[in-house]
Amino acid sequence: MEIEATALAFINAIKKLNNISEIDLEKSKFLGKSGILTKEFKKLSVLDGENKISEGKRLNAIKNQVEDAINNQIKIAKQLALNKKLKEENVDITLPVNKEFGSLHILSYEIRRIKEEYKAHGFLILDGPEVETEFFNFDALNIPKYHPARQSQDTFYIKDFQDTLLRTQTSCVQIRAMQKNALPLSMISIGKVYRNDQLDATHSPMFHQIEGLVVDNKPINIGNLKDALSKFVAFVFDVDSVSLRFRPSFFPFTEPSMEVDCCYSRENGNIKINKDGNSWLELGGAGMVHPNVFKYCGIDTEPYGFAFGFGLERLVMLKYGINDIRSLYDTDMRILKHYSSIASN
Ligand code: FA5
Repeated sequence: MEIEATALAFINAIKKLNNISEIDLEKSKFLGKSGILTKEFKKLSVLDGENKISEGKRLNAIKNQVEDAINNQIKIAKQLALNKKLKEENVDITLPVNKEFGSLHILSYEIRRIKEEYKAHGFLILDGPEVETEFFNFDALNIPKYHPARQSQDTFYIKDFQDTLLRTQTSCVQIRAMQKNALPLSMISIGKVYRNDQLDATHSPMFHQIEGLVVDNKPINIGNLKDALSKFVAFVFDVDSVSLRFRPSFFPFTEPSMEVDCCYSRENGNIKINKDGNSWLELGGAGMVHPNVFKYCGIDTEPYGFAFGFGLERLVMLKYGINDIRSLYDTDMRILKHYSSIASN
């Protein structure tokens, strides 16, 4: 009868434990490989006949009692742990609500504003992949194999993937657009581009470009392009008109090509769009689509077209009087709130 008394003492001890790992430890002492009851079961091997059967029944009855007590205590311990957790994590629903809502970042705000406006004017709003192939980023844009822009000091190539890179310009979306869509075609594409540029007040290794493309079988000339650019910049700056300077330039995918600067002035240290200002900031490039680009896109129906590509950050900096491009990517809530409140007014 000794084992019954030990089992009873064990059950009473278990009932005092409220911690599952402590219960498990005690359980192993009684029912484990070298536990008290397991040793008793081992003794059965030396018994025979009726003795073995009756002793076996007695030990199994004790085992069932002990197991029931353990399982019951585990249930109690689990419930106690849950109650404790609920009490500790209790949420006071009578506390006042945090009424601070987020707002759009000014870059996102301006991207949406431009897309909505140009969509309303019948432009296709297109996206392209940020991980591009050399074909779309360079070859189809008539950029020769030896061009310096292809060097890794300017372009981030994807390691172990031949001919694959982070696009350096949104002009690759022009190619995708012309390959897919019939003429006439007007499109806008806005997205991130990447260049191996040193971060400073006006340069970032990741920035956004806005690409515009208009292609038709009817004649389009450089006057149309200059008009479209003036309207575009005035719309972005939300002013009636702007003073732009068109500087002859070179892009392999446009001929003739130009760079577009906007006139501004500095007031109290801040830049401000001003038709009569005395400084110029480069916003982007533009030109008439090069015939080779049409060929790469399989367009052979006497097409005419113009394209432009502007840096979104430069436009936004000029519009909001921001002197340093880095403040657009900072997580300083005071700056972010300040500019987003200007944008939403
Ligand atoms: C281009 O990227 C041409 N794809 C633009 C173009 C499109 C020309 C269609 C003709 C026809 P560019 O390298 O100059 O051009 O860059 C365009 C603009 O992006 C710059 O004028 C500038 O506003 C902006 N930009 C360039 N590099 C950076 C940079 N590191 N950080 C921020 N903005 C930049």
